[in-house]
Amino acid sequence: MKELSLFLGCLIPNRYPGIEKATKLVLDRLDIKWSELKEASCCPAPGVFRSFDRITWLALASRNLALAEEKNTDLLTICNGCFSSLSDANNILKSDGNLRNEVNTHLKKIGKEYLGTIDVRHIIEFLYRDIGAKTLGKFIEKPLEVRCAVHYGCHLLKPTKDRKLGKSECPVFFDELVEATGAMSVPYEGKTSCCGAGGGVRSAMPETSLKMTEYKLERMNKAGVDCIVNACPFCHLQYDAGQVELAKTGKVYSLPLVHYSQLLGLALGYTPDEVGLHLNAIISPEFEEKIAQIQKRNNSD
Ligand code: 9S8
Ligand code: 9S8
Ligand code: COM
Repeated sequence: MKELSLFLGCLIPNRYPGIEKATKLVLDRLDIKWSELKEASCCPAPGVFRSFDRITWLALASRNLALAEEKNTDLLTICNGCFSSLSDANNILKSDGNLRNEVNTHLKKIGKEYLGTIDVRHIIEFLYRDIGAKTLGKFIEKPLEVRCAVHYGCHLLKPTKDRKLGKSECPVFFDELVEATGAMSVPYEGKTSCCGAGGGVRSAMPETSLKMTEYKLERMNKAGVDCIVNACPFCHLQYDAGQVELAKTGKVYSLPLVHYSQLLGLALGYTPDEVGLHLNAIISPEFEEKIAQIQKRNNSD
């Protein structure tokens, strides 16, 4: 296995830097070798660029891929959108010589070349495949014992033929990683449906987008969960900001958003502030109190 370059994307450094910090803390604790990917740009966002102009999408993605190739590292993404864009671009460019030549004519102008020598990973599939839920469980000092609504997000599951992580309509890999932390993944209706953000829907059709979010929140809430666990900062943003928007219309939910890196960080003993939960719009004192109690109890065991 190659070393990993961490690809942050746009949303995490700009909106939820706690996810970046939590990811770095857990990678270090798990003894996974990683380094920063300097000079990276937007992946670019699949729902926007890929939908409008294929060559622009591939050229921008191939520049990011070339940066990782220069370091001879695989790329580790912590966002479903970044994973979808970079991994799909990488697969297409590896297998299509004509497209490879075409993007390389663009890259040549900035002294770069795409070779097709590295792989793109998503932190969930990386932990699941290369570490394994069982091994991960051995690192857990503080079993979390909280009830989670796991939100996979569309791009982690689809297209099924490329993701190959089990059944896309009834997946279990993410739930297994969540349960490895000692938390419970609670079943709820509509689990694999979209959060409402992706594919430009959040920007272009805010009302439709919020309706989709409400559909999910209602069902998660009904299942009696303490928090929403995700693997994508865009889903994270959509549920977090979506709850603020819904509250203005009198529909109040209080479900804190927890990226898997943050959940793992909590299970490894970092405090909610250390993993950046205080940077969410939705803060749940009950949830934080629950975590504090669990961590205190585990410390005195
Ligand atoms: S980069 Fe620019 S907008 Fe975003 S976060 Fe994830 S998808 Fe890639
Ligand atoms: S779900 Fe549907 S398109 Fe997506 S991955 Fe993240 S944002 Fe939420
Ligand atoms: C969703 C990314 S994570 S995009 O909106 O589809 O580009």
